[in-house]
Amino acid sequence: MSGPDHASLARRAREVLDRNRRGAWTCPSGELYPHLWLWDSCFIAIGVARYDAPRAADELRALFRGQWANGMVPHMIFAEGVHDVGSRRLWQSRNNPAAPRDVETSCITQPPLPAVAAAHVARALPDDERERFLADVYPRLVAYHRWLYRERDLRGRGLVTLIHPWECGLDTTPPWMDALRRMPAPWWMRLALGLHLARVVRFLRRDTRFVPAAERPSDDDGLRMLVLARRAKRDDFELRRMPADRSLLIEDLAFNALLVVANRCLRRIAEDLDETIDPDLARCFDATPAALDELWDEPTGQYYSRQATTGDRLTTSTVATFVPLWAGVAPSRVTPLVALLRQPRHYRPQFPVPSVAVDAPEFDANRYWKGPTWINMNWVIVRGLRECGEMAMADELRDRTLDLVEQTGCFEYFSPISGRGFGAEEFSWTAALVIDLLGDEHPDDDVGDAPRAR
Ligand code: 9WN
Repeated sequence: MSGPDHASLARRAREVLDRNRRGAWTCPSGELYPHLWLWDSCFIAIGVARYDAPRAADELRALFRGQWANGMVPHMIFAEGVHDVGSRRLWQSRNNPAAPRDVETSCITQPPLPAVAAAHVARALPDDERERFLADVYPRLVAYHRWLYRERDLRGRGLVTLIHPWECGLDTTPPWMDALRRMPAPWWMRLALGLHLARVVRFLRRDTRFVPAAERPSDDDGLRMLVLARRAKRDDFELRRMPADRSLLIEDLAFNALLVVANRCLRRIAEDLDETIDPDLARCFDATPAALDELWDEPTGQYYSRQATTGDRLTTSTVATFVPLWAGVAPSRVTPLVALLRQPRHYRPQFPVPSVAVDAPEFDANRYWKGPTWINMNWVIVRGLRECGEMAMADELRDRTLDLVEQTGCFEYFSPISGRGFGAEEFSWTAALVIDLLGDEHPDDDVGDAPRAR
């Protein structure tokens, strides 16, 4: 429940964002994640917009420094002067002529939230600055959405294909890791896994220097993800060049549901600027909601990601199943999802919402995306519940989320069973989204991420 205590929560959250500030932008966590990450910066901008809109606008401008000439917005921009050779060597973005010259970036993307964040920031800016900000970011947003459809929806189906689990944001989520495990591995990797040598990877990892290995991706998953990225590099990370048998190509549920919301925001921004989205891109936007519905599985009453090449659904239930609520889906989809969110043995343990249902065999309360509660997912679900008219449930989840962070701190993720915090202790998106949830007392505020007429 929001009360006087929450004033101190807001103060602590701002302090976290100040400590993680690196000039124009904010890193997810000073020790663990010292660079800029795409969807982190979007969540950060959304929270910061609540109290310092110009800083939030700068956060998004800083994100666009990394945009490639082909429109791609990379999932990471490396901070200058931070020693992280392993990660930089993996990407070597400057070898690609489309990559920017003045910053080093990764070569893949992350959930497409920039238009959503831009809408939140625009709402908070004074009139004259709003127009300048939107005019600045609009062409960049259009270029990004164009890239998503041109380069990642090769068959024009309306769904974007991801080429690496790091792109989905829920990196080690069971459906992706299961599919990765089923991929044929090179002989040396089979040997390394068989002899349990994957542990060697730990020497190259930054995270396990700061956080116990039991709370992080396993060494085996870590090695597989690294090998997959190196394979994609051989094809310059270009989907159209990637052979189906050596690649992991997935029409990711959460990513595509967020794309529906982002397209909606971009349309609204265009309207505000008196711009027109060109008909080809507008057709792509129109195709995505119907294509998203193809990810619905009637027998289980849930949504799932699917393999882009075979069309097979990846039927392990995860928190991603709730993201389409925000995209705006039919009541026949809403009812079973809302019921699932209410069941203690599935998605409503003591500290909801777990990233994997608590009764699933894959559930691990403390390990990264295999079970813990993440504040960004709760924030998305709160918006989704509002979108489909479940106001009381939205408010309840909002209050429980605030109480969890109030009691435990701005951790990266939390045990849904004990409420214990894990990962980075001062995690920026937790802080930022708590601030946004605290300010969210007027849920009808028209940010543009909900459809205008229902
Ligand atoms: C790899 C920064 C990022 C988040 C992701 C989260 C984690 C990186 C990692 O941290 O991913 O991109 O090192 O594991 O899974 O969602 O953006 O906070």
